[in-house]
Parts: sequence; C-alpha cells; structure tokens
Amino acid sequence: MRLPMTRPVDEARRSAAPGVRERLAGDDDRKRGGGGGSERGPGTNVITKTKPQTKRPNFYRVLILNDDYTPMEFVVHVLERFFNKDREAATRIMMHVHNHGIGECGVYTYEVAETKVTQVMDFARKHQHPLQCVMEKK
Ligand code: TYC
Repeated sequence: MRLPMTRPVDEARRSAAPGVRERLAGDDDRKRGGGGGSERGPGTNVITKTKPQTKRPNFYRVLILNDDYTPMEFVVHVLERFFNKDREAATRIMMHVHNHGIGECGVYTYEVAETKVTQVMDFARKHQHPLQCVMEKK
C-alpha cells in the first residue's frame, strides 16, 4: 500500500502575511556566508524589498462647476437623480457650488465617475443649461 508523500513546506511561504510577498530564500544574503556577498564579492549585498500584493483602486472625485444661468432647482435635481442625494444634501451641495464655484458630488472608481460626468453633461445639454461636470483623480 502506497502512503501519500509529505511535501516539505517552505516556512516563509506559510507564515507570510496576506498581501505581502515574502523574500525568497535565495534572496537572503545571510545564507551567502563569508560576511555577506560571497557570490558578488564583499560589500555587494542586494537589498530586496517586500511589495504589497493587493492594489487599491484609483478613486476620482466628480465635481460640478458654478455658472450664472443653470437654475438652482435643476442642479438639485441632477444631484438627486445621478448622485443619489436626498433633497437636503443636494441643496447643501448646490449652495456650496453657488457660493464657492465648485463642489464635490461623489467619489467613484474611474469608469463610474466617467459615466456620471457623461450622464450629467448629456442631461444639462438636453435641457440647454451650461452646467459643467468634471472628474479629478483623488
Ligand atoms: N449660480 C446658479 C444660479 O444662481 C446656480 C447654480 C448652482 C448653477 C450650482 C450651477 O453647479 C451649479 N442660478
């Protein structure tokens, strides 16, 4: 009867924290002997760096700009319709833009932000308002 073979397990691989690529055994300069650098000569140790394996997505702010012609009520409607704001939050953002020139509607990943900008610009144009909407990397 054949028994299953036990496979040697690399200790570093088992104990590495999630999201961190461990240094490989071959990268460990302490294993090279001779006070370090026996493969490349003395004083030539290679510095290795661990690197996070997980990447955060890039985020983008969607902003609206003030102008003198778009009705306040239209801007409030845009914020409710495309940015899921309630009436109170939408009114607060609209007034902030009216008073300061620019304001944030929301923060999204690239494709979602791009879609929001297109939706707002198309909707404003359809209603012949000059409202401008842009995105900016966070
Ligand atoms: N300033 C506009 C007005 O007085 C209102 C307005 C607010 C326009 C916000 C655009 O993004 C805007 N009618």
